[in-house]
Amino acid sequence: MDNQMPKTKKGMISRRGFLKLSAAAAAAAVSTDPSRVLHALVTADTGTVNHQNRSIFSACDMCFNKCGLIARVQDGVLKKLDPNPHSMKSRGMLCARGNAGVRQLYDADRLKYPLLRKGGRGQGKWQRLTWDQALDLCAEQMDRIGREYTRCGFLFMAGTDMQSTFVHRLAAVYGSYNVISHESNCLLSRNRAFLDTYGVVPTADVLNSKYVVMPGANRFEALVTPDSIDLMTAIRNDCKLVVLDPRFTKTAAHAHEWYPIKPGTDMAFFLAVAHVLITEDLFDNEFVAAKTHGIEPLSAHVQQYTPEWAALETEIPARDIRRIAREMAAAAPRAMVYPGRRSSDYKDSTQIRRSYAIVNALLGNWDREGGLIVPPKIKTGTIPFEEPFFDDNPEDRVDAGRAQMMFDEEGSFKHTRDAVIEGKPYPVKGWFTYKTNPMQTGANRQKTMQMIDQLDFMVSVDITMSDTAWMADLVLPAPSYLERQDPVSAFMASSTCSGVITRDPIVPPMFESKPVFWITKELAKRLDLAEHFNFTIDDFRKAQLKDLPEVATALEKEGVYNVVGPTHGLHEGKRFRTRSGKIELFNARYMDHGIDPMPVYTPPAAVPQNRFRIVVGRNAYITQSASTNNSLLWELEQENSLWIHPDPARRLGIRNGEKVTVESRAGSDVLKALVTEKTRPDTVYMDTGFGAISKGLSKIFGKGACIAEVLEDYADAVSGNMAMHETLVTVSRVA
Ligand SMILES: Nc1nc2c(c(=O)[nH]1)N[C@H]1C(S)=C(S)[C@@H](COP(=O)(O)OP(=O)(O)OC[C@H]3O[C@@H](n4cnc5c(=O)[nH]c(N)nc54)[C@H](O)[C@@H]3O)O[C@H]1N2
Ligand SMILES: Nc1nc2c(c(=O)[nH]1)N[C@H]1C(S)=C(S)[C@@H](COP(=O)(O)OP(=O)(O)OC[C@H]3O[C@@H](n4cnc5c(=O)[nH]c(N)nc54)[C@H](O)[C@@H]3O)O[C@H]1N2
Ligand code: SF4
Ligand SMILES: [Mo]
Repeated sequence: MDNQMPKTKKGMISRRGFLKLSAAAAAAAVSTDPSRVLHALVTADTGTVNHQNRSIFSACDMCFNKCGLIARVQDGVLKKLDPNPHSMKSRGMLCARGNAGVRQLYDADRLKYPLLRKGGRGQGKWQRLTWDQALDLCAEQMDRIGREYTRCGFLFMAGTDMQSTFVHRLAAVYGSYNVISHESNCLLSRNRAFLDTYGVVPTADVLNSKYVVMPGANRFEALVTPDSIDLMTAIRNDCKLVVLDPRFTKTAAHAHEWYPIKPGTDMAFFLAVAHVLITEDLFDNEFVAAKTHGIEPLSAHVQQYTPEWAALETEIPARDIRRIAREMAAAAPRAMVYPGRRSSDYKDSTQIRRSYAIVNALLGNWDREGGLIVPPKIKTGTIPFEEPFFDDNPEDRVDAGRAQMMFDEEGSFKHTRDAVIEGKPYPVKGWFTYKTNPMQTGANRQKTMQMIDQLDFMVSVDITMSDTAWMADLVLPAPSYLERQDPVSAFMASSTCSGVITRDPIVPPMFESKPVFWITKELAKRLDLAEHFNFTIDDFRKAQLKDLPEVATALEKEGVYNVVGPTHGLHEGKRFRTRSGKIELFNARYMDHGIDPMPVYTPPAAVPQNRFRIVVGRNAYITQSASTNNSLLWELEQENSLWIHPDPARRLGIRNGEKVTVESRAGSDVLKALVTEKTRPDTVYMDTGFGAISKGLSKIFGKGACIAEVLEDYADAVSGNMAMHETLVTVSRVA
């Protein structure tokens, strides 16, 4: 596309040139080259003649990373999003999804006004309401459910967002402690494991590492800034990357070594690594003696886990396991097992991640360059509020006791859903969802529908008619991240780039959309709780930055505040926030809860011939369920396919591109087969975010398959995190 750009003498594009360019973009949109399309549509430099141009700092929200951006606005219209070079976290990057944010804003499928369901659920009959009608109705239902059942009979669920805090505030002052988020479908078991080993969840100093073993993470497609960028830099600086993944991902493609590990056996690999480090005395003796608790029981425990034994479990040769352990020890402390992010995979995910945490401890990489670090995070202020007490409320959350050590403030989507369906220990009859789409991201879609069937009232706040909104009684339109003012958000990232970022409107809210802050405030008014929302977002931000004037200045000048300074050696001599005050190789608290104090390996269920384990993952241009209907990104993938290895495909008579049925005990769906050696013969895979049931998603309605329909719902025993890789499926040709 670049060489076709019509340019004036000064290198600027003329107005006529821009018109031509738009035509080129339109032409490219119907061409078959997807990268050409993305390129053409997002690089319109329209010159300066007679236009009102403005550049505004903001933070991308196409995924949770909050990459710094600069929005280019012309005559009140957003033309282009550019990376903000000041953001150390995103290191001058805006990915394909970030660029496509323009289309999030100007999408024909945007929700435009409040809608009330008419007719049966999922029939798609809606009546337009005014905001007053919608808010009155919602408040009435909240009030009624609170009185007829209890305050805890109303469930609140908010996804990743800088305004989710207001949904939590509403839940708290309304009096419900049934609050959940996407996190129990994402990373709680990883957090549990690292918290219970180190007393804190660290981040990884990938940039300065010399040896990274990356199990079950896909940093070059599942983008996490700055790690994705830093990993590339580290490789250029001679860092060795070893990837364990049943699929040949883009990360595997850039690795020095890739092992298509048998799914569900990572713990065997790391227990064997621990075995080698201990029996060959390669671990950091001084560090382990000074800072860890339980090396003796651990030494005895890992005796049984030899590389030869692990080879049979993992299908990775024993000599490679032994060599990798020795190489890691030689590179330590600049060597790590990457802690990873999404850990919603197995029933023993906390223990699997504990095995990663323990190997890191043996390498002595804690608080050291190229190891696991905890950089300082800025503490922002808030506007405090008092939680009222309701004496008729139940004792506990509705999902309490269903996992061994659930995070009280997070709970578990899976267990909450079960509890609502069972009506036990008490009825939950209302549901408020904000910016989250469990119909696509909660394994076992049929069960989510059963849960919704139990409800008297469900309200969904979204920017489009997501599958979840499609099931609701009341749908409320929200402005996208490019139209709203948000509080500030402090983040912790690795490699000297913790920081603070915020968001101001790039353009005014489209249609009748209203931010969830305003919605919660209006509901609070109607519920006699106005005193808890007696402020504006501006006031809230001021309170957040009250003691941080330098942050306020940086946000104004550069759109981001970076914490620059050392990131390691910061915790020397400090007590770990664990029971023993040390890093817990052996966790005595677990014993009190009936949990193995050290990870004990149990093999995953065997996969019979002609059945497959189905696994979840990502590619670089899809964000879970939230971007597949974006017209620009949709050009890159219009429906998903089932990855299946050529051997079983041959056996089952399935040819590339043919339609297949994927079936589990949870459900079945139909999609095209992609016959590829990029997955193991016993493992199948599909992208998330297709097979939509909502007719409001015009591009992906009925296109491809919905993986949540097929995934059975299991949970990690310790944390209650959803376990999405336990499902076995059959695959057959559609006749
Ligand atoms: N482009 C893009 N980037 C994203 C996101 C997105 O949706 N799109 N989402 C963001 C979010 S919320 C998160 S949590 C992170 C997720 O980031 P990651 O956790 O790195 O990403 P996943 O793709 O979920 O990675 C899981 C990988 O594990 C592999 N796998 C499956 N089973 C096993 C197993 O038993 N053992 C091993 N070793 N590997 C296994 C899968 O094939 C997959 O490639 O990505 C973030 N970044
Ligand atoms: N099948 C499957 N399930 C998964 C995963 C997977 O990869 N596959 N990944 C897991 C992980 S790691 C995570 S983090 C969770 C994420 O799960 P979810 O929290 O469900 O996240 P998304 O799928 O991104 O859905 C976000 C929703 O917010 C809406 N939205 C986007 N922007 C805005 C906005 O500005 N305002 C409002 N009000 N709404 C907005 C979108 O339209 C969409 O409906 O899913 C987990 N579950
Ligand atoms: S990684 Fe991409 S989508 Fe996510 S915040 Fe950054 S630019 Fe946006
Ligand atoms: Mo996630």
